[in-house]
Amino acid sequence: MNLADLKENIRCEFVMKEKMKRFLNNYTGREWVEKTKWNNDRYTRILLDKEDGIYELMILCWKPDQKSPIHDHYGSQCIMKILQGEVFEDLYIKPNDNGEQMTQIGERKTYITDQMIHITDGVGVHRVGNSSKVHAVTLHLYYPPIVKCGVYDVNNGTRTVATPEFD
Ligand code: 2CO
Ligand code: FE2
Repeated sequence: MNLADLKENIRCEFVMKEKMKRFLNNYTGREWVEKTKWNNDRYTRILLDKEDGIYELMILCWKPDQKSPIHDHYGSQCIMKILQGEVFEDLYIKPNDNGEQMTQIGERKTYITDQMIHITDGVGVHRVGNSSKVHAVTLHLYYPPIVKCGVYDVNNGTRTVATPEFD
């Protein structure tokens, strides 16, 4: 890849990210209310739209105290918008097989309705969850689709590959 290619790739990536963030930000519809599903044991994932190899759009439904494991996005970019409630994000440095306890980046961040998060594996690996007393719903755009993800053990950084499922 030469410098022109590099510049083009970088430009594309940023333009794309800003555009996608704007699209999600502009979405004020309430169609998702009819699509929510709740499970007492874990958060649910409901597919809204997808184009194989290109993107996936989904909502995630989090009952109080439900949270994801610490995970990466297997190279996929994620833009997430809070549709209802409040969620937290703990961000960690991606471990490098040294068997040490994982290191958190900064403090826990909390996001309320209409706020957005953009995350890539370059930023770090994360855990998202509902730390509030109300049901939370989040809208996620992954590009390309998140067909697999690495799940991490906080104590030693061990990574296992999982396949996220839809409800
Ligand atoms: N990535 C998790 C999932 O797809 C949700 S955390 O936000 O990226 O289930
Ligand atoms: Fe995630």
